[in-house]
Amino acid sequence: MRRILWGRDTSSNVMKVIWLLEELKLPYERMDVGGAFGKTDTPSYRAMNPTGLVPTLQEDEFSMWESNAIMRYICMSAAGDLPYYPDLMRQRGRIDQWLDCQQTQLNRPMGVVFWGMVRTKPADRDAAALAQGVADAGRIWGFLEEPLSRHNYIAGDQLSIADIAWGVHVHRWFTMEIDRPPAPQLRAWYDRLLKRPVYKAHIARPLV
Ligand SMILES: N[C@@H](CCC(=O)N[C@@H](CS)C(=O)NCC(=O)O)C(=O)O
Repeated sequence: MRRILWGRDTSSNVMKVIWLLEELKLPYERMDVGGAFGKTDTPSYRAMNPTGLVPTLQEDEFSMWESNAIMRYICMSAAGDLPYYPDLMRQRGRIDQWLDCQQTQLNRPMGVVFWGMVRTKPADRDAAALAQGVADAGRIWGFLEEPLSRHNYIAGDQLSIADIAWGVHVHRWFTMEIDRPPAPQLRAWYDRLLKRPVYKAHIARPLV
């Protein structure tokens, strides 16, 4: 089977899938599309992914999109009974809760802050929108203080795909020059992630 991950490696949502595939040591090829690479508006790409966004996962004639759904699919199809998405109802429920919270709550304010700080020239920044984004994101990062005070990773003592969905963003959060509210558990979790070779190599990179 030929597995292809479509998407530039500077995208947080593509990074999630790279991180998981690398942790699992699953073979894959990656094609640079999206952003400056373009090529996401071709009929063949849109046939795989009508949103025109990245990532898209392709396995022979099968393809799918939505980064968190892709991670669940990879775990269910290829990872076996591993801690990333264990076959236990309550554990899965907890992981899904954090996956959805990342998409529906964290993503928007982190997008505002990341685009404002990294992809916009200082002179063009909207200071009020940025300050609101930092405040909103800070409140949402705060949700993790309690679970991370009880275990090393978001949904338990082992890395799961919940950590991957949030972990691609935490490097950005701690790397940007912004006024973060104190979050000692979050910082300790980020430091823990930094010790993981896959995280260091693929996620904790200069922001672009
Ligand atoms: N909910 C989607 C969002 C995908 C998305 O917004 N991807 C961004 C990059 S992070 C994108 O495709 N931007 C346009 C581009 O790169 O051309 C997912 O999680 O996969």
